[in-house]
Amino acid sequence: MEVTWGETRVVLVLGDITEQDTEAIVNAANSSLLGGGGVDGAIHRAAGPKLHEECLAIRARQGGCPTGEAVITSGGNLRARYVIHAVGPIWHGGHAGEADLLRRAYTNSLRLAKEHGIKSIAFPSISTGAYRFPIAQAARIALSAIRAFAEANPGALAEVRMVLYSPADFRVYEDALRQELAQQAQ
Ligand code: AR6
Repeated sequence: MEVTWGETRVVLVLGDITEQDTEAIVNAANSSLLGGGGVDGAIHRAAGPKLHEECLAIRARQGGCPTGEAVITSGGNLRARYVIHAVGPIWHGGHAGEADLLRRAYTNSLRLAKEHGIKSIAFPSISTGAYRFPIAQAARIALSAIRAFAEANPGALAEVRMVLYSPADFRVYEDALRQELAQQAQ
């Protein structure tokens, strides 16, 4: 399923983010930038030790990455040239600013991509695994953040890909995309 917002093609795919051929892929990292499980573990394994070394250098410079922010490294052995490490919020029930922090994680990743002249980027579903953010709400936030950025920054990104790891997650994002399109039509 795909749509075009501004000049950006937004595509939903079922797959593994480590295999994407976009210029950048986004990692659902944590503030320590030291790696972890889930998509973070998979990206570090596929990228090799260079990624960890670059993350350590960023830690030495700025002491990690606050929730809602993002940092950039090379892609190591990945097909992607860059990895953007974004830190989504841990779900605490929805009254701790989680929605705003998740939106900022997407928007700051897109901003960093634009600053580096990156034309194509792939996101995983940030915060909806170990961090337990309810996926239907997370999908709406992800897509509306991408839409807002694409419409406000025409010519920045040619493609934004959302890479969903299970058919169930893919269907949730399809529903969210339909809802976003219905809202757009109003
Ligand atoms: N490709 C695409 N999506 C994936 C992949 C993959 N290879 N592997 C998992 N997912 P999570 P979070 C999906 O837990 O909730 C880590 O330990 C997964 O099915 O990776 O943001 C970090 O170090 C889920 O839908 O990230 C942090 O400590 C989505 O990726 C913490 O987990 C996100 O799940 C971050 O938690």
